[in-house]
Amino acid sequence: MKGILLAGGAGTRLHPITKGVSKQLLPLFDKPMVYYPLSTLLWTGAKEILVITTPEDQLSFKRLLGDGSWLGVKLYFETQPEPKGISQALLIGRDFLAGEPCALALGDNIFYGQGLPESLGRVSEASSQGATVFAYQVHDPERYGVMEFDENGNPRDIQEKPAKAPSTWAVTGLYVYDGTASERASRLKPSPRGELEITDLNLDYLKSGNLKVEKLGRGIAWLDTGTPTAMLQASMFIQAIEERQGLQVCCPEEVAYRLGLINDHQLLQQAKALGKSDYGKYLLSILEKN
Ligand code: TTP
Repeated sequence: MKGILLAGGAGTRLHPITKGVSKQLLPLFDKPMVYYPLSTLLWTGAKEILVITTPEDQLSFKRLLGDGSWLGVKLYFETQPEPKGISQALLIGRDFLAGEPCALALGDNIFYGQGLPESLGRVSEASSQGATVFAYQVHDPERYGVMEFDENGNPRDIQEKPAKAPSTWAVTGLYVYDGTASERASRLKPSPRGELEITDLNLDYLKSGNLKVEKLGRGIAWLDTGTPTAMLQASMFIQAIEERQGLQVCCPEEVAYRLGLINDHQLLQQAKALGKSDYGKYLLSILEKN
């Protein structure tokens, strides 16, 4: 399975911060925001990942992420000239995907918690048919695409930012699609706000009986980063966990190492290159503990 990391967008709710820099390059406590969804994609098993950014920010992302060899994966880059919707990622990535299944992760969505790697691994193994969305219980579902379930708990509808939510289950920014996603996305029409909506793509799968919903339990954190307050809260959450446990939240080098994508020597090189920071010292400590 391939991965797409969508990290464009205008970040208007973070203006003026994001007038000069992409939201996904901003720090969440001790690492750039994009490291978190990158870790998520590694857990899905994706070894080839397309990073989609605005044209202006592409160089910065390339400088930060390189060719992916530091994680034992291959990174590719494309641009989205304007934020014309999340489904557009499947069109921009059409040649890259070449009809293969993929996991699509939004660059500002942070997932963390017990059982998540297993859940992602399970879903990606079954990715050759249909789509899977990951739903999460929130107190303010009206801000999101919201799942509606029938009496048997099967998905019946997805409502985009409804005035009255049919459930408390919001659709999160991580999607797994079979090889038909680009073709389906090419048939979508822009919404009244001029975007190719990801909800419309998911509804297309739902209507053809091909949409699965993986409910993420309460032991998993799905963090929002769209506003200054949400970013600060996410940073404080990450800092609290990391300080308490002495373990990193979504450190892509660690994930790659534990998945066997990089070896001791490669991790050591990374640690040395980042030597002066606590982050670099943490990478070193992983090797020492083993
Ligand atoms: P949003 O939060 O919907 O948009 P945004 O990040 O531009 O922020 P704002 O609402 O403050 O203007 O986007 C969610 C994620 O998806 C984010 O990581 C950016 C990404 N995205 C794109 O890359 N391209 C798009 O066309 C859209 C709609 C989103």
